[in-house]
Amino acid sequence: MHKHIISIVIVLLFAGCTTPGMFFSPPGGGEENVHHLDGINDFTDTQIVGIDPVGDISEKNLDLDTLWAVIEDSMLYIGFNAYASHFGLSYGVYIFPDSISPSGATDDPWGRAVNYNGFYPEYILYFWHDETENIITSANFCTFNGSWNYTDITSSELFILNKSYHFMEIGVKLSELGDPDSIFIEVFTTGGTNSHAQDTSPSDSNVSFPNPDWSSTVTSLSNAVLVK
Ligand SMILES: [Ca+2]
Ligand SMILES: [Ca+2]
Repeated sequence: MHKHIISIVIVLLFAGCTTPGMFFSPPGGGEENVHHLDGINDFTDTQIVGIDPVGDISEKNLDLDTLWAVIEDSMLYIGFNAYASHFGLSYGVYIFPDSISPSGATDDPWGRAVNYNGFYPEYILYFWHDETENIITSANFCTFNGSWNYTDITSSELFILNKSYHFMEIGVKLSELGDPDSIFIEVFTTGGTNSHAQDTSPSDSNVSFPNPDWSSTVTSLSNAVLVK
């Protein structure tokens, strides 16, 4: 009988704890930071914001597939599979704060033949991956404020291209993006000056090249996704 009562008490104890983490929430009730800018993919499946097929462009270096992003601890974290290896290419990230609307810019800050439905966002991240050195040798956070301003960003502080895992991880302070309520992003690969987008994540019907294309075609991105 005594044993039975103890069992009932234990069952009641657990039944009362229907809120996950009730016992384990840190002081203040905030969720524990789980994201680390370390080149290791610690995004969860629920943080996948974009999908693109693997191999829809024949050149692996230019291929993009899954795109992850999350807003956490006053940071925007972005991650994507990145296969750059002894190949000269650019990674670009168009970033729209609050809504997908024109910033007033009239050109792409790195002179690529890329726009977004004929206009440009307020913020763009650009990375140049050098063929010989096989690393990212130039990285800019570009902001439009009447003209393009360029901030050099350094590896380890704001981005890491992890060759072992073919993974690119980027962190941007929300304050650098004007503390928006929401953010829309689209990632693409391209080449040098005047080249257009070769592949994107998420998939974009305006960027469909089964093989690398270095023609003078201009590509209009059209599928920026909301980061939740
Ligand atoms: Ca990480
Ligand atoms: Ca792809």
